[in-house]
Amino acid sequence: MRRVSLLVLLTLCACTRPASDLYQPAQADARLSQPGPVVLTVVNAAGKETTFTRAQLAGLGLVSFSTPDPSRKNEQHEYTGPLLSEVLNRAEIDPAATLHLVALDKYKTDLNLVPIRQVPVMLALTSDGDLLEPRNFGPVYMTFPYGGVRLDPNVYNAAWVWQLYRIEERPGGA
Ligand SMILES: Nc1nc2c(c(=O)[nH]1)N[C@H]1C(S)=C(S)[C@@H](COP(=O)(O)O)O[C@H]1N2
Ligand SMILES: [Mo]
Repeated sequence: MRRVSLLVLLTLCACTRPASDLYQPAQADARLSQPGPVVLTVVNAAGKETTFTRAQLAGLGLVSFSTPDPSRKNEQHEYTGPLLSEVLNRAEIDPAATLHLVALDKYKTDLNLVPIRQVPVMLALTSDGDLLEPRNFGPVYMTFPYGGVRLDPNVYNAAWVWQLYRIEERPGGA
């Protein structure tokens, strides 16, 4: 009986979030709990806007991974932040959407999530323990676990968007 309930529990846990050895859960960080301005606005296909302060992003649950970073000469860096999937879930966006990403420096790019549905993309808030600010890729930096999954750099390097401040769901997955 005990063994059966353990099995059920394990199965339930596995279903709520895709099991992954590509990231680790991270400790709460006092610097990320401070009140502050909105750093990210997310708009779903219905036009509904959801805004996030750093603390609200951190409150979605922090994870960490270490990865070579194509925007930083492929050097290895450790990033911590919420999973993109958690942000999209909170903003009522289809996990298989195409996202339009907009950065503070006016850089824009589109990202189709269909081929990378299983990839734990992170919206990093810290790097190697340092809070990200606009001068060092922040406050929000979209990062991919290049250390653990093979992703075509010709497609995905462009989606390592630093100074990310707006995500729009493209209607109809277009
Ligand atoms: N905010 C912002 N993020 C950005 C870019 C940019 O210009 N601004 N360039 C993108 C592109 S096209 C690539 S290939 C990678 C790496 O850019 P880099 O080669 O200029 O370092 O970062 C991406 N993220
Ligand atoms: Mo690029």
